[in-house]
Amino acid sequence: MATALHNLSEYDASKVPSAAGMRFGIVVSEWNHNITGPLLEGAHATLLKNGAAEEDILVRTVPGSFELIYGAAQMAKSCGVDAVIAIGCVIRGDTPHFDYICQGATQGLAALNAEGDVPVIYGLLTCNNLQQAQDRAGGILGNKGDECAVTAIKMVDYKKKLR
Ligand code: DLZ
Repeated sequence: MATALHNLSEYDASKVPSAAGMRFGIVVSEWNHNITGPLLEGAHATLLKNGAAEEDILVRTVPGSFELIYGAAQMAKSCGVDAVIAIGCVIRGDTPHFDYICQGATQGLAALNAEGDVPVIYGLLTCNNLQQAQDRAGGILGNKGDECAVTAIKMVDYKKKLR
C-alpha cells in the first residue's frame, strides 16, 4: 500500500538483480489510459534501467482490467517471457461494478500465480477516485509501474535460484 511513508518508485537498488537476459511481458488495460499509460512508462523505464534489453520487453494492450487475466495468461503461455506485469486501473463509480471488476481481476491474476509457471505481477490500481490514481501513477506517491518492474525482476531471479 502506498502511504506518505512509502513511495512506490523508491527501492534499494543494491537488492535488485540485473535484468539482463530476462524477458518480460507487459499487458496493459486501455480503460483509464491516462493512468495506465504512465504506469506502463514507469514499468518499461525501470526494466531498462535495471538492465533489461528493449527487445526483451513485449507490450500488449487489452480493453479493460477484467481482460488482464486472459491477456496475462496467454502471454505467459505463448510468448516465452520470464514474467508478466499486468497493468490496469479501476476507479470506483456509482454502481457495484467496481467491486466485481476488482475482485474478478485480482482473483484471476492470483490464480495465474498459483497455477502457472510464470510469475504475474499485480499492477492493478483500485482507487476510490481519480486523484488517488494520479498520486500512484507518477504523482506524489510515486509510480506503481516502477514497483511492478522491480517486483518482476526479483521474481524472475527468485525462480532462477530455485533451480
Ligand atoms: C466496464 C468497466 C468499468 C465501469 N470501469 C472500468 C475501470 O474503471 N477500469 C477498467 O480497467 N475497466 C473498467 N471497465 C471495463 C471492464 O474491465 C471490462 O473491460 C468490461 O467489463 C468487459 O469485460
